[in-house]
Amino acid sequence: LGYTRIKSSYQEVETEVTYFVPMEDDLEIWRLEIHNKSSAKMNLKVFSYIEFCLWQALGDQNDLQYIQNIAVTKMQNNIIYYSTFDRKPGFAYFSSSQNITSFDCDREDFIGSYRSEANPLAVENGKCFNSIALGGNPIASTCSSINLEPDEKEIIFFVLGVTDKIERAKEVIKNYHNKAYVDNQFEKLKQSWESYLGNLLVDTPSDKMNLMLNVWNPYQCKVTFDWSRYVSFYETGIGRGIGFRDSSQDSMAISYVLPLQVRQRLLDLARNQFENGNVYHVYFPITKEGGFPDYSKPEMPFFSDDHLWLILATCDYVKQTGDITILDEEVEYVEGSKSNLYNHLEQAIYFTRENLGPNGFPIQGTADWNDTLNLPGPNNAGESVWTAMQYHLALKELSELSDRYKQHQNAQKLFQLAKRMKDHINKFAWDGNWYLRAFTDSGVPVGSSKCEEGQIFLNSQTWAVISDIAPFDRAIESMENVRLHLDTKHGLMLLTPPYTRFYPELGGISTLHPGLKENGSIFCHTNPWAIIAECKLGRGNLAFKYYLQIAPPTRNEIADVHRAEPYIYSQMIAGRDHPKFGMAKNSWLTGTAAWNLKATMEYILGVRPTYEGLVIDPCIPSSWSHFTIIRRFRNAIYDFDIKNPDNVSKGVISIMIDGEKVEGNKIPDFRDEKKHKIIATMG
Ligand code: IFM
Repeated sequence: LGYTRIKSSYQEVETEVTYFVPMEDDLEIWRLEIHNKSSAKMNLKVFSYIEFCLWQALGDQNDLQYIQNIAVTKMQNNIIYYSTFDRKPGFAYFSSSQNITSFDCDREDFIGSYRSEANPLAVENGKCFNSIALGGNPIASTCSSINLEPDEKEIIFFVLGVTDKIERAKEVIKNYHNKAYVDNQFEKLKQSWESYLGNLLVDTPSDKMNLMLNVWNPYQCKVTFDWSRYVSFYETGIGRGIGFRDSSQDSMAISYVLPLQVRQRLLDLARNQFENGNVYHVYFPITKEGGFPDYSKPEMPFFSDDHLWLILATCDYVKQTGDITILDEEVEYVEGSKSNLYNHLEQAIYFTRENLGPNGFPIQGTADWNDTLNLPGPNNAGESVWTAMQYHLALKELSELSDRYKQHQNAQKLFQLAKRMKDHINKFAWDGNWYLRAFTDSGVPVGSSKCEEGQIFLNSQTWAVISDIAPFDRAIESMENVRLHLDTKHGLMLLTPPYTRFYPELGGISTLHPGLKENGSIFCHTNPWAIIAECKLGRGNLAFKYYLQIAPPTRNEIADVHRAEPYIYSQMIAGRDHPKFGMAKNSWLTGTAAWNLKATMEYILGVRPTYEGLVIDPCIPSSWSHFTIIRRFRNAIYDFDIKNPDNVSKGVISIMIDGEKVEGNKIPDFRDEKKHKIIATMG
């Protein structure tokens, strides 16, 4: 976790390179170990190679030639430095712990004419050309000679870093050329992951679930929280920074273990809110500046859902941590005035209330959770039924939080608004067998059995249950239709049938190939919503089936179909209507990670935080007879032993806490840094 190791073996030379970023410095270490496995002496040449980015990602794309005339890369005292001629942003540097016998700073010299990285001239030549780059394409390549006796090993450290001051680089490099220091940094990195993961330990009859919950799912949650949808293999870091809705959701999965980071993130997000309650869609982590994507509608620069996620994330944070003081924090609006976080949340409600459309549902703006459901039109009147469901949940959650924050009148008002919206949805968004998804600008329903395509959407069925809108019979009926129409062997599709032509009144969704992304793929982010909905309905076998379908260890069994890394979740898996049905795309940075952790921990295994403590309410496959969970909650450790002698899916009939029988299924908030034993029996 947190490092990459690549091993190879060639002509009796074994090499192993470990790459990692230490906790304390702005650099990446490459630890290269070379082993002479032969019975003869060896004289080897070791070449390194990196290509520097050109400091300005946008410049690279827009005006490459300019950057190629200001780049400066030179060797000074065994360190290669890269900066631009005006030296504005500081330096990148590269060093080797071996004596450097030759080097290159210019890509053209190192690689040579009519060649590529597959056959660089310098390597064939046996030495570099000692080129410097004044302009051009800056690289760092070092060449060193090493002599190895039979079975001898040599370790070389390479350091790639950034710094403001050359002197600082020299100090840092000295440390990282030292084996003991590097080993110690590596240990610290490993320990930090171990201590993060040590907050949760489960043992269930499913090895797949154990592997995911004990290691990979929380790991992906943290990586996703850190990077949001900023720079990655899939994103350039230019157009997307910290996504407002994305980070709000990512926060929900890690506040039990990293409350301070989540607290800060929520306040940073709130700083991106306007006085009228609307929010920027993204902000950039270095400058903290907010913005809207270039596809946002200039006449309506808002998304119908973004601001409401802040309410859901804050309520979740307070339940996880007990820290209601976050609501007192004074936070600036984009305009510069200040108000406490509680008022920010109220403003979020206000924004939706002020932006309801002709049918009484939230106006879509640019989009809702589904970035591609744009609903454009001359009236600016497309409406989202799904956002209405999210709004209902936000109202209910904020009402409960307001009571705890001693804002009882407000709590009542919000409760009434929620009730009104719930009735409204049930009256005007029920299609007969399931819930509608939206209304176009001219008021035509989207996600209706009467539609030519896109007849049923997953999200409006799952959220009707999640946000407690659907009465029981409708909940069962719509989720049964999900099973019937949207379930596949690779997971639940987002909608069916996908759009096979462009629909101007829908927008982006109908520009995607059928079966990909938001146009009917298995959009993994939304599958755990179905798990939560099924758990709320008590259908543990179905919930677990949905869990397993997209779980990485299941995908690992069909890795050649799945194609993406089979230990973390991907954003999507191609749907039934795509020829590559089952192929995953966009791994790592996806809300799938957070929601799967939540769905598994809080709904399948059923340990859910509330303002007062934990509740225990599992919804498991009926074949399970026993499982255990050890987890941190606020300042104590809770050690659960859950027995299921009658093989039910849901229902807790007795609980013992530290040897004493208690009524109901609530576990108090001990906050005493101690471990507490809870034995629960289902039946
Ligand atoms: O909800 C969005 C998310 O913000 C970014 N990725 C795609 C999702 C669905 O459109």
